[in-house]
Amino acid sequence: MVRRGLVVERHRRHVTVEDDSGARWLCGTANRRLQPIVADDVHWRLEPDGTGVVTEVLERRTILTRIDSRGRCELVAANLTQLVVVVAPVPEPDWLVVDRYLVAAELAGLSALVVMNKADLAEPPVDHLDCYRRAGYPVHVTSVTDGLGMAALARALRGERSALVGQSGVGKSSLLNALLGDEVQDTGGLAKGAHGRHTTSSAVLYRLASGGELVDSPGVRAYAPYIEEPGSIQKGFPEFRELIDRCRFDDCRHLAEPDCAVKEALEAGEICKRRYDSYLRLYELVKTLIPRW
Ligand SMILES: Nc1nc2c(ncn2[C@@H]2O[C@H](COP(=O)(O)OP(=O)(O)OP(=O)(O)O)[C@@H](O)[C@H]2O)c(=O)[nH]1
Ligand SMILES: [Mg+2]
Ligand SMILES: [Zn+2]
Repeated sequence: MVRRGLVVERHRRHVTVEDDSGARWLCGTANRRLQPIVADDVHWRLEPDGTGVVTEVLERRTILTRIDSRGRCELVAANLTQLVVVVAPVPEPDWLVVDRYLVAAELAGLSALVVMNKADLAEPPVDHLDCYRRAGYPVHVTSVTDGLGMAALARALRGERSALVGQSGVGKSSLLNALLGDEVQDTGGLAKGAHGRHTTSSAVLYRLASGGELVDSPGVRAYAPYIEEPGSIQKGFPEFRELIDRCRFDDCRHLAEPDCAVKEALEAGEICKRRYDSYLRLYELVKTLIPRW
């Protein structure tokens, strides 16, 4: 009998599949071509020995990708509707990583929000957060320690399937536990993160009582979405969008072309220099990783 299920966790060789009744099954895959990832809808069957086998991965509505160390496309999660990019005063924010996640969200068709966590430790960096607000992203200032902003964050997650992403140690699992009201995910000290060891090692999907589903994912040191086509990077920056049509050249890359509306807006202070720099650096990165450019 073919059953339907939802992948709630991916392990090295297996996945955990949740069936319609909420029961969870450890499943292998019927063949090596099948690569189920977290939040995939799958068909699977139960073997006589009580283990499951995934026989089909159903069509994905959205896909979050990353470039692996060899420049290849790696799939992170499927069927998300929203990305929650978390930063904190410690570890020191890498805004490039934030921007790249936001590009990933735009290109994957996901909504996105920025969460400045650990607000109990330091005043929020107003300039940086303003950059995101001006680009159209909701910004949430939270503290797991004293509960600041948690109710508003829960509301923003309602009805969405979101993933918590960001550097290791910013408090993704802590936010998840607080939202669930339960210590389901291990959380770690900063010392671990500083030495490159991550507390969370695989992406796991949870259901929130307040509505919505939330994927906790391992922290990253660096991140870039997989991008095949150079011209698409600009679409990852919503504040460029209205300007692009006003550039003199249809294929303007907004680098050194004359009459570039993006560079004019930059000079006029209408778009943040830091966001523009992130655009340049992502452009350069993808150019080196995908040599056929
Ligand atoms: N002061 C303060 N500490 C926090 C807050 N949120 C999380 N922490 C602490 O930050 C540390 C890292 O938290 P985690 O939730 O494990 O971070 P993570 O983002 O899940 O890390 P990885 O799983 O490695 O990606 C833990 O020691 C938490 O207790 C907060 O709002 N305020
Ligand atoms: Mg974690
Ligand atoms: Zn231009």
